[in-house]
Amino acid sequence: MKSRAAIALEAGKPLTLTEIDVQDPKAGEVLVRIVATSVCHTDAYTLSGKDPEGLFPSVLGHEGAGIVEAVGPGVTSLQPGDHVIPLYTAECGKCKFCLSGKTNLCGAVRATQGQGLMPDGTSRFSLDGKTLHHYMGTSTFSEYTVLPEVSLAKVSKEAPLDKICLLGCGVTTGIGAVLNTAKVEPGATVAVFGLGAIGLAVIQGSVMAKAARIIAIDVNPDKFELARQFGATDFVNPKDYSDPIQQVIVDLTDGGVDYSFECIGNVNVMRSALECCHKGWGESIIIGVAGAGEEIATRPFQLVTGRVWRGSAFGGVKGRSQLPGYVEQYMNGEIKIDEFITHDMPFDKINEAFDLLHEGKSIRTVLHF
Ligand code: NAD
Ligand code: AHE
Ligand code: ZN
Repeated sequence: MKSRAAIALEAGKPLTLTEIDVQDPKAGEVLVRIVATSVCHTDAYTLSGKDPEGLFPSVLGHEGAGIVEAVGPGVTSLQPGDHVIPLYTAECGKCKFCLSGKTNLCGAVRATQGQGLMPDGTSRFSLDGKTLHHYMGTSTFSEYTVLPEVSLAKVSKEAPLDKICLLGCGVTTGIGAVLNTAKVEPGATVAVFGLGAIGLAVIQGSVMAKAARIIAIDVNPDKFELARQFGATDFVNPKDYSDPIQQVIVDLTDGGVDYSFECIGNVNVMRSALECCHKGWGESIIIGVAGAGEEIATRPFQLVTGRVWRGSAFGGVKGRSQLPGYVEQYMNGEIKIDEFITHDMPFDKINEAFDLLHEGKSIRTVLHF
């Protein structure tokens, strides 16, 4: 079938809007009509050429929501008409990872996903007879996309798809990093580096966890007002200080924070985020994604003296079993999503959505097919 799509033809260039060919779903696969998708910084990161797994030409996009159009042979858990959120972190429920009880990472389709292919090692996308790669197992920048059954969470049909698409990445990642990865406890002091959708969702999660103090840090002061509305209590622009930012935070907090979250993808800030943690117990969670070849560094003494470095992917959330609950929480008014959406546009304005993100003018732009 034909599908409207935005193609990443080469690194560093705007996406090309075109009509691509999408093949029928094969065994264990599902054809989904994406109703709405947003742009996460990770899409921009991959398009920039910094992602070691980035492939071109490809169909990017991983924060979307849609409706099942057709299912391939052997698919039992989904049927046409079901509302779904694509998952870049699959949940097969059977692999070593899923059975470990220790992680939300799943081994079922991750290897081929990283190669931009479906689990059988082939692509369902082409343009003028030339193969296009899939991306993160989701490729939500095509109106019709094909995913493995294990990469789809079935959600309530009552929920607006143009809002809950943000649960496909940003909102879930930030809240989950607080509740599942850090397990922030009531009364804790939290520092949040980077106030895009991920950082704001970390603030939201910290409020849910009843943190006493939430320090919001960004080099763009325009981000502070929304952070305040989400529940941050302190606001710090590193540009206002000559001291290293970790020293500023340590001085503000009588020795450091209980938890910090890096929501930028900057390895120097990752170091600051670790080093602003309190001696003996402070934990720093890396959420931001760094470019190929970049590495983190600190004095081992920082860890010897009790600080902990962790990472979090999709907030530690198991998509098929837990994302429907996040949708219910949104419907019950327990999770904010609408407040992240600064812009709504038709899908063909997708390159404007990337520009707004790069310029620091948007949190999330929702694109409607
Ligand atoms: P974003 O661009 O909307 O937000 C980043 C924020 O960081 C901006 O407000 C920017 O002003 C601020 N910033 C930049 N440099 C800074 C500095 N030196 N000090 C302080 N603030 C600084 O991005 P986003 O969509 O919120 O994504 C944030 C990061 O999280 C990206 O690296 C993205 O790839 C990553 N991410 C990871 C996961 C995961 O599962 N681990 C999921 C989603 C996104
Ligand atoms: N491909 C990159 C890493 C990218 C990365 O870390 N992705 C995050 C999700 S970002 C969503 O916006 C993630 O969940 N990673 C775990 C996984 O299995 O991909 C690289 O460095 O190769
Ligand atoms: Zn994302």
